[in-house]
Amino acid sequence: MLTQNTAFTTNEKRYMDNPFVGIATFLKAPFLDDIDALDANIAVLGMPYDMGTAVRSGARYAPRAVREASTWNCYAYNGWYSPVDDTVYMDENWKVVDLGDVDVIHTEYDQSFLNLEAAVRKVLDRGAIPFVIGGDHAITAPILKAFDRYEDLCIIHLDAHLDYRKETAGVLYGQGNPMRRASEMSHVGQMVQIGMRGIGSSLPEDWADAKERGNIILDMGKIRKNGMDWVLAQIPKAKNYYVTLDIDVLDQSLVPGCGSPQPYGMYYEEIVAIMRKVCELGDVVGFDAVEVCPPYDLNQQTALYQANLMLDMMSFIWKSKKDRGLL
Ligand SMILES: [Mn+2]
Repeated sequence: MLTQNTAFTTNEKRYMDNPFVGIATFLKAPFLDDIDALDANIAVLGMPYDMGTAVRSGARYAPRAVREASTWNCYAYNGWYSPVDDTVYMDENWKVVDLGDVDVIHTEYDQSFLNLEAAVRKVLDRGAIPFVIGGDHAITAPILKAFDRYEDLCIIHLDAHLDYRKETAGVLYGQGNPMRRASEMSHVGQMVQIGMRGIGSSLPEDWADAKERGNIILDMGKIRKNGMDWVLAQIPKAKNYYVTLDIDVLDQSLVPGCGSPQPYGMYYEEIVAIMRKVCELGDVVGFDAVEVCPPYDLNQQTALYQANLMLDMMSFIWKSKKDRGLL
C-alpha cells in the first residue's frame, strides 16, 4: 500500500514529520515509479523541459523547485482547513501520488514530447487526473495531444501571453505556440484565454485568428474595466475542462522567477476564483502549471505561488466531486 512519504521515528506519540523533513515529492505525497500501477485521483508529473524557451531559460529546474516549495503545505495532503472558505478540503480517500519526472533528452524535443504524451496517456488510462509541472509552456501541446479521447475539451488558458504564434522562423513547438497547436486539435473545443497583456510573441494576425476562431479572450484591460464577477461570468459551461496555468499570468511583482514576467498582471486570489468557478461548472480532467524559472526566483516566491495554486486546484476538483456525490 502506498503511504505518504513520511519520516522515521522511534516514538509515534511524538511524531512530527515536519515539512523540511524527507524527500520532496509534491506535498510529500507517495512516490510511485510504476506508472502502470497508478491508482489515484491526482497524478503529479514533472516535465523538466525548457528547450522551448525564447526568453529566460531555467524552467527545467521548476519541477524540483515547485515540489520543494509544496512541502510547506505537506499537511494538506490529509485534508486542510481553509478559514477563508470555512471548508475542509481533501480527505484520506483522495489520493495524490507523485510519478516523478518524464525523461527529457537535451536537444531532442520530439522524443522528450513523445515521452510526455505517453506518460499523460497512461495517467488517463488509469483514471487519474494529470497535474504536470513544467517546464516552459511548450509542453502543453504534447500534453493536449494525449487528451484525444475527449471531445469538445474546453481549454482555460491563464497567461500574460496569447501563445498563438503560428510559427516563428519555422518553430512550431516553442513556448509561444502551444495555444495555436491546441486550436488545431480536433478534440479541442472552446478556448478561454485570460490575463493577456503586454508584449508577447503573437502577432496581430495571430490575435485575429484566435478571435475569428471564437476564442474568448479576456485581456487585462477588459478584466480591470469590468471586474472579476464579469470575468467569472464569461467562462462558458462545459463538460470537460483542461486548465493550463502560466505563472506569468500573475503580476511580475508577485512572480520574479518566471520565464517572461509582465507587469499589469493578476492577483493570486483572482486566479483562485477562476479555478474555483471552473470546478463548479464542470470536470477538470487535466492541469498543467508552467513557466516557473527557479534561477531567477527570490526566496522561492514564484515556486510557492505555483505549488499553492496546484494545491488549490486539486482541492477544488475534490470539492466539486464531493459535492456531486462522486467520492
Ligand atoms: Mn505561456
